[in-house]
Amino acid sequence: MVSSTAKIKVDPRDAKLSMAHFYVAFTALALGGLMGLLQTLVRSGKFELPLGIGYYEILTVHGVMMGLVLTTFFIMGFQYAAVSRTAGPHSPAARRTGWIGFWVMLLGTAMAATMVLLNKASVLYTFYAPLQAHWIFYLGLTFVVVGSWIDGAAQIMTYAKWRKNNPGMLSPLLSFMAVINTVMWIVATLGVAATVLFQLLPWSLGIVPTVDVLVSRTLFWYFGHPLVYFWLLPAYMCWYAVIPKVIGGKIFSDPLARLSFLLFLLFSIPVGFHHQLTEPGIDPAWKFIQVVLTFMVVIPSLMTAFSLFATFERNGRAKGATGLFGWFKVLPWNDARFTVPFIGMASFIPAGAGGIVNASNQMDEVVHNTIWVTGHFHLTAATSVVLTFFGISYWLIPHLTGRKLTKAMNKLGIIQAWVWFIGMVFMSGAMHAEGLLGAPRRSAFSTYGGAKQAAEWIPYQIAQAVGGSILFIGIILVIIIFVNLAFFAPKGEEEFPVGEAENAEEKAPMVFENWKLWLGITAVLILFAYTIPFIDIIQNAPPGVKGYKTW
Ligand code: HAS
Ligand code: CU
Repeated sequence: MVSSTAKIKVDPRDAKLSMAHFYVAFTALALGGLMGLLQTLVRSGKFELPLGIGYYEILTVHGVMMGLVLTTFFIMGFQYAAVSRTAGPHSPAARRTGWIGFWVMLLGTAMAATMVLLNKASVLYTFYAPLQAHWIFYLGLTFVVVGSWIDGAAQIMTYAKWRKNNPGMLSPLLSFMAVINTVMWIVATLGVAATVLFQLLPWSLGIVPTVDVLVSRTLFWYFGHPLVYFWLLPAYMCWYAVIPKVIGGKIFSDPLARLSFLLFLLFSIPVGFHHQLTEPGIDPAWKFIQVVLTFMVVIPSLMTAFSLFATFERNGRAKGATGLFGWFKVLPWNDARFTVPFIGMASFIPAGAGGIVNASNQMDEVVHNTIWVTGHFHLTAATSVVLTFFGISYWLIPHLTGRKLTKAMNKLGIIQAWVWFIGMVFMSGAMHAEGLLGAPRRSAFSTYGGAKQAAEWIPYQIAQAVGGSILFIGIILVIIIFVNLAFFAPKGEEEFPVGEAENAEEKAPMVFENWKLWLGITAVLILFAYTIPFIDIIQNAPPGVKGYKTW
């Protein structure tokens, strides 16, 4: 029985640690959101930052807060709760491990954030060399990564304990998924840890004079692509395992869900070159191979889309819906726990299509380094993923704090999601269109000396500022809901919904939990995709580069 040991409530001691994560995550959201608003205003050309604050400084705050702090803290808090809910409460040792991880991450975040706010690290969230930040920024990032390993270890410990107590049984679906994501994260962060520890830290401390830019970017993207799936998989956990329960249906297929997560473990990592397609110094044959692997990692997303449609349709049929789209009408549109993530899901169709454009070498030549890419990740990460995180919060936070999502807050949640969606249609839509006209990303407002082409971009930048302002209203609304659910909502019980599979007797094979096998294949794929090009990059390295502070 997959769900026989499923616990109905998250243990209150575990709830405390999850909530600690969420306080940090939503603080990052508020701060990052304000910076986002300011950026779109600056880029509209109608607004200048006061007090000599630099555009690249706020851009770095925005990217680091949203892309690194909000995501990592939210995900670790959610997964920690999901494991507690489905594999049983964490042991005192696991809980202690989780707290240590949390504090180490928070310390690192404070170090990095301080340096960014002091304008000593305006290097954007990708911290590309040869832009050189203060060494405390890099050390802070190291703590965040190491802290996340410790934090993730808590989930793995509880999962391992469950397996030991239930020999020969498949682990609960949500715990399995959480552990896949954590394991993928640990393998992926080895790359960023390597560049930070062996290249960027010694270089920023002045121990070595120069840095090998291509090596550091390659190690970054070895991490950077799985990073985006680290954000996506918790959303998929909600779509696969939570949404079916919320709509009163069943999970279409438990083995399919597990298989798609395993495919993400295998194919998320050996694909970093699709961020480096225009980078000289990498053999095109290896870029081609990694693009092929990128198309492999699209498959589990297509499986997910198939499985979601199947869940919706079979749920509709069971409720008497007829016709091709009858299922659509019987969905619980008045329930924020469904509607908010659903808007995220629907957005993922164009968002994913844009990703496939990016991954196609010839088309990437058109969009690379343009603001199209910024539009792409505001649709994937900042719409599909983040709306799903909001949707999760609307039941998880009251579940953890022993409160209720009131009718009013439920309604506000749905309004919030529509506000967000409309803001994003303006902002991300305008970014996609402007990118096709060649407008660069990562750049402040400029008329480029009155160039005709740059004049074409300005209307789109105004549309982005309109979208950014609407999104900022969305940020205010979600913070209101968060504060309400954490501190003020009436006491009560909110369910942590976990779906059951339609054919519960149809079990995934036990080989799905053979970690030696899956980690082995993951390692082989990584070694295949990276060994030869990496040796080539090192052997034929151009001279190292000194550090630049361009801000
Ligand atoms: Fe991406 C750049 C390729 C997905 C995030 N991406 C980025 C960057 C970020 C990012 C942050 O190949 C910029 C990094 C930087 O700063 O430079 N991306 C892809 C591909 C996918 C993809 C092939 N990206 C994501 C996700 C992200 C994310 C997910 C965050 C969460 N991306 C790229 C490439 C670049 C890139 C290149 C580099 C570009 C450059 O030139 O620099 C795929 O994984 C997408 C697959 C998705 C699908 C969609 C499946 C749909 C589903 C929804 C079903 C809906 C239902 C609802 C059932 C195939 C599952 C029904 C609703 C109704 C209304 C009917
Ligand atoms: Cu990628």
